[in-house]
Amino acid sequence: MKRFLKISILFLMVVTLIFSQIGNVLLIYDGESDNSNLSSLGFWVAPEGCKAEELEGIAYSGKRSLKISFVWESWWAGMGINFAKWNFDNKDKIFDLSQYKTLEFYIKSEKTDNYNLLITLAEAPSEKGGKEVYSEKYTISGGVPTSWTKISIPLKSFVTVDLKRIWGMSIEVSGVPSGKTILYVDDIKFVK
Ligand SMILES: [Ca+2]
Repeated sequence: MKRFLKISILFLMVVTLIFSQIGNVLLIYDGESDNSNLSSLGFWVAPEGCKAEELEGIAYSGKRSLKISFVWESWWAGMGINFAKWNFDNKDKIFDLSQYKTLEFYIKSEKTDNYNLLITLAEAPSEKGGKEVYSEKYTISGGVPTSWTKISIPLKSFVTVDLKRIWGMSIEVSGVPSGKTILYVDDIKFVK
């Protein structure tokens, strides 16, 4: 009986732990379901010639990841996603992140290079038709490794935006005048 009790308590602890982990994660993208693939999001990519697509066969989780092809000739290329597809009325997708601690995702590149990776968050406009506000850029220098690498950014790094009204983010490259790179991104999430 004692043993049964011990096993039951252990089981309950594991279940509690699993559920508390789920509650602590806000999944944005993993490429694996209708709610978390690229078509569930709005996205942009620039300058012309750059491309973002969902790719099967290379993935950190599951089968798919986001493939971003950057080509740039004037110091910059970027790709951004919008959780609400820029629909101001889609309030469920304008997130209050004030209780979250980090932005996390996995990234790898096809070849090593020496550009800077810049990450920003986008705050929804204060009124319909208004302008969205981008945070200051969080810089990761030295390029991106060719194996899956976890990026974890404290949300308090993103000043100048209201963390209670975030509806997008961007990944940009800069720091070198021109370049060409392919990045794979998977498992974008906010974690408490
Ligand atoms: Ca995936």
